[in-house]
Amino acid sequence: MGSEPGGGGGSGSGSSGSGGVGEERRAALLRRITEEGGFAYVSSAEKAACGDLRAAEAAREMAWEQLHSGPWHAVVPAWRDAYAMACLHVAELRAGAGDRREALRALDMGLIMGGPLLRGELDAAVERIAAEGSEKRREEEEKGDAERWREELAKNQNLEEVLQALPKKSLSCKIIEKRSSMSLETFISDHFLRESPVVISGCIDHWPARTKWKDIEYLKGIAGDRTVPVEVGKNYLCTEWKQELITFSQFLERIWCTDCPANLTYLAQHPLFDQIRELRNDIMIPDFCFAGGGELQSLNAWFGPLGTVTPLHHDPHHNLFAQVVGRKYIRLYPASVSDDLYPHAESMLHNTSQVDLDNIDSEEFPRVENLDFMDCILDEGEMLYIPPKWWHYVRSLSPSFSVSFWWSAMSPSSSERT
Ligand SMILES: O=C(O)CCC(=O)C(=O)O
Repeated sequence: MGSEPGGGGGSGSGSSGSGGVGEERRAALLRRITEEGGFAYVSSAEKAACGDLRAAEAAREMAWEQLHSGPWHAVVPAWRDAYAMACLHVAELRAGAGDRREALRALDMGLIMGGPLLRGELDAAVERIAAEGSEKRREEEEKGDAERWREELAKNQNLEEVLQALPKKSLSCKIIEKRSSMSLETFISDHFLRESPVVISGCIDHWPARTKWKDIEYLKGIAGDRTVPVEVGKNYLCTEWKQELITFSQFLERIWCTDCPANLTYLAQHPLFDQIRELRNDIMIPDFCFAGGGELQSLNAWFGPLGTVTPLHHDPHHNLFAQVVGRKYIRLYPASVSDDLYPHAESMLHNTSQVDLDNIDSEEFPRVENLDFMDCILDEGEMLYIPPKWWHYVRSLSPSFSVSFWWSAMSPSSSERT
């Protein structure tokens, strides 16, 4: 995925000027967009600030076009901020007209696709507008959903059946060591410094997420109307794979309606906790992530149905992967065998193997089959430490919600998956 939309911490807290946007930053941004030749945008944004919804939408459309005018990394950063500003205007005006859902959608689009300049204003507007509707939402909640969701989570406990979908030789080589409630010192000496994977249990039992994220009414109540990016398809290497923006409620519906791999909908590698603060409050950063005195790079959500597959790839960071709901099969290969895993040649996929572990073509990739690997079934409540550059393949064995904590012991570098 590279340095694509989403994420991005942000500056700025919401001193509100017209349309809810801090006056000074707004003026500076408009000057910058004028320098970029965006005269029509500036004129529409000024009208939007005076309450003109059509102008706000036109400005948003113009900024959107700029975001799609070439590769993402080549987009002028001011246009990302301009997009966020137009989203704020649209949201304020929509909310004023009583259209809370559209307002939240506009704000989420600003958070996902927009730049960091107005992040504070976007967050403040989400908080305000979401709170206005939460009472109403509670009344609307359908009673049957909670029961259905609990059944869905319980349904896939038939491990025997689920294990048949694992790649050949799974669980027959070296099982990753499991340890309970390890001290930070032991983690550093035995695993971090040796770059040796380990499963740690008993460290996230106190997280509110362990119970709250099994309650669909809770999830819908705090995030149902929020827009999130999802991946649809078997996995990100397949040609029919695509990305969509849908509401969190629609996503939850799809978790139990997905019956064929082509429709698998996966909320994958998304910085959901920067976007939805209530969910961030349900988890805690494990102390292990401060090993090496480094910096936390990103927290990502991986939420999806049974059967999601993340193909074999590696990332540049230390990764503590917390399995909050459900379970996953994870296979690891050390960085030292990279050449034998046939990485893709093109730069976008350089960290992904050409080998499909679910269906290995041994004529094309003869060196893979005899390689040693480590694997495990990561159960609910466990965390797996994946050292930097270690190759990993991940398959969900039930509906599953995991959180990855990426940190680097050295200077920050860009996050990447594909
Ligand atoms: O859970 C998954 O599907 C993949 C997780 C992963 O690749 C990561 O945390 O780096």
